[in-house]
Amino acid sequence: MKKSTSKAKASVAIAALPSTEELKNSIIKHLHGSLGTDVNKASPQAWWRATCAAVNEYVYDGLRNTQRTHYLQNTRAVHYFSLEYLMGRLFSNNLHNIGVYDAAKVALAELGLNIADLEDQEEDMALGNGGLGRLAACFIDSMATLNFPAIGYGIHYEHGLFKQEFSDGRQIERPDSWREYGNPWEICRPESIQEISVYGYVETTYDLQGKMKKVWHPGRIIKGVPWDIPVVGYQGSSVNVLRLWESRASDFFNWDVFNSGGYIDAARQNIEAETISKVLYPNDETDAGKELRLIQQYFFCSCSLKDIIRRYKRANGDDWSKFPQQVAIQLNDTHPAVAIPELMRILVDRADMGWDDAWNICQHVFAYTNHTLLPEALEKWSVRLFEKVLPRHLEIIYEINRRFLVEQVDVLWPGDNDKKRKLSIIEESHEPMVRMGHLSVVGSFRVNGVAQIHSELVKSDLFPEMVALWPDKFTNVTNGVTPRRWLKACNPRLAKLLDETIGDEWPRDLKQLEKFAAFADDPAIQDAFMAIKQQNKADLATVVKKLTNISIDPHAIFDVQIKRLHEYKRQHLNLLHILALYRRILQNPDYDMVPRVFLFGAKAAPGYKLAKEIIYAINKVAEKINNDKRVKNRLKVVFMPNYRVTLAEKMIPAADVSEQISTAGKEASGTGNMKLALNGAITVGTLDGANIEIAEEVGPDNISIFGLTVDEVKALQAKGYHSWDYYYQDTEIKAILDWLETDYFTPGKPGELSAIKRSLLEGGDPYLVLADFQSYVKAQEKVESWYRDQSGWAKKAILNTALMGKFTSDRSIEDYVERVWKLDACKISQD
Ligand code: GPV
Repeated sequence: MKKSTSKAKASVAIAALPSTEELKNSIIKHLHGSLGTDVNKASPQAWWRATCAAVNEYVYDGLRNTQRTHYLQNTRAVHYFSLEYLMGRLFSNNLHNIGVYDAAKVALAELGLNIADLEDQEEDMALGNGGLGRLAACFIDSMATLNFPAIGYGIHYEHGLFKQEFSDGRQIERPDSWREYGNPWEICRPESIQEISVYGYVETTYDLQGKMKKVWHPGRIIKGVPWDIPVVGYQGSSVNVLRLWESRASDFFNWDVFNSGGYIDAARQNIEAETISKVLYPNDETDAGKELRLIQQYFFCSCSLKDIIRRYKRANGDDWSKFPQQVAIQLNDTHPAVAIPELMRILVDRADMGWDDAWNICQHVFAYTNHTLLPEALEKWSVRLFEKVLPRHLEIIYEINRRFLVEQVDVLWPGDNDKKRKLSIIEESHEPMVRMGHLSVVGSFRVNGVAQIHSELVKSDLFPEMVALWPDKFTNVTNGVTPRRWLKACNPRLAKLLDETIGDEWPRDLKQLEKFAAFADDPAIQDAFMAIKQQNKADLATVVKKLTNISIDPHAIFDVQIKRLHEYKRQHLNLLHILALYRRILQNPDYDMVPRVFLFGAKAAPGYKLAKEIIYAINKVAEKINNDKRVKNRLKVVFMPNYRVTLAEKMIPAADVSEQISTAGKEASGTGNMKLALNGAITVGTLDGANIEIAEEVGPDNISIFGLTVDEVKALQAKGYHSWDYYYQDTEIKAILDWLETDYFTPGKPGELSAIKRSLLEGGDPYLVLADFQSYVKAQEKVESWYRDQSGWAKKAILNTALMGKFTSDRSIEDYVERVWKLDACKISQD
């Protein structure tokens, strides 16, 4: 590779950037040399691959420089442990971050190609369910951008999150085979394979001095093969890696089985081993409690810890004393909490360390992020299952728990058995369970929630006694999103306007957006901003037509709710409002409203019945409304199929209104709320999660807040909430719910949509949909009246973009560094 040109910046991992001409030559070189085809017959897929290969020359350069610098400086690093990474596509992201997107666009155009067509060749890398997985993806982008030594660890799922199709309005799941034909962004590293064990039994032995020693005789050995995905920081600052483990049968183990004549058995065990990394569990915020899931968790934690220890020993030898100085491990929710007993096992059983020293190390290495308070999401494993899969780890957890109860709990609350029962890592119920949240708090030096209110609720409602034991352990880090993907790359028109009005520093310093607020009243900027929104809406209308065959008018309000389907997120509240509008139109043919298009995007967990019924109901109501002449285009309803990162990138820049309508206290933070507001959508939202902080930033004139507060929700539930009262006392609610029971939306099949009504009435309406309904309707009316004044709306939209600087994931990462990781940034030097 050429030495840096005059354009190159010091302390940047990627030195020399190619000119358009060089890129063109490199693409053709790879078309010939890596793809074995030529310009006359290459498919779009081959062109895409050749371009990736050309770009990778620079990515790998940066990767080598980064890894060498980290090694030479023996830097402290953070290791982000997550079962999910919702990456989306990497092509435009990598090109933008390296800084060659425009050059590549020109190079490809000169070759007769449209860069957007090439982008469409890439499958989404959907190794996550929703917000938690996408947060991990934003965080690794920010860590690389800010030059922090960091590795993401996870699982190399063969199948990511299922693809969603609709069949007569019902969700169908199809397998996602994102890397069926290979993935140009990943590098296999067979030299770093790890082996891990599961099942078997524990033997108690004694050495010659009579010292007890536990020996785990595993039942199965499994190989972990690492695949590295380079993570390119903005402007090439650092190139970190995301290391994902793929499971394989251990050669060693199969050899034995093979020799003993069990050929078929060996093949079966092979398949079983490979099953571990086959598929991502599609449940979002529900604990499935399945054996394979526990094995997935342990598999990647054990591989990753061994990888970390190998690297540590290479630099520091066998002296463990510096381990906590060099290594921080962030647990993305409790999913990787089994890493705590695994590190204890490695230290005590393998490295012969005393318990206290080992525990001291653990407690200085792990930190835990809580992402939800929902009881159904708080992971518990049955002791029985744990013992079967990880017998030695269960013993270790018992010992962690015994010491915790004796040395901590009993000291603060002597003889208080209620406290012990409540705080024990083992829940003593009919079926005893291991509480992974408790284990995570006890084993970590820091615990954080993901938005201010959520972090307060973690302390007050989830772990109050833990706070009494360790007040300083608990902190907040409000979530953020990467402005590179969620503004610069997905909304190039707005990005350009920002560059021209406030300069181009905002992608790495989002607080710069505040300067844009000075233009909120400027008619020229208002016009430019609204024209961009209009173009983005027209683009989305084309996508909608293509995917659903529904025509929508770009001059209508685009009202967007995109997130997983969950009762607590209340897509059905949105639906009730749509039905209210429809009913008003039918009752008053001249009903005056600003035309509105309601756009949904959501996947439901395959086993979540009511969530699927809500999707079905929205689709059926949409069908009726969209084909009803009497509506005269005042209302359209669109459920976009297969919502994913790539669709989000098209919907977010085109949104006027952002629906953030969860029951107060249920949404830990939300991050879609940030992306939409950043792109100039006005939020209709409850005082929940990060909405509260968004409202603080943009001010009450630029957000439409409604509904019960957390305290009001608690008070109402304490005094007894009766959803039937709302049904009987509110004629609009009654009419709408009764309507859903008729066959109006499902001709000839009455009762097909009755699940929603049943859950809201007989089911007791656990998420207070009816209690918040009228307040929601008013918040929507307010938004509509705002929209009627286009200049006023432009001002609000501009101020939303301008005042979202706080919500960059760069700020979140800086907060983690300061409050949790205590890392130094590391400037990368070139060879
Ligand atoms: I736990 N979250 C998620 O997407 N999946 C999960 O399994 C769990 C939490 C989400 C929360 O629901 C969001 O409020 C939050 O913004 C996001 O995690 C990232 O913190």
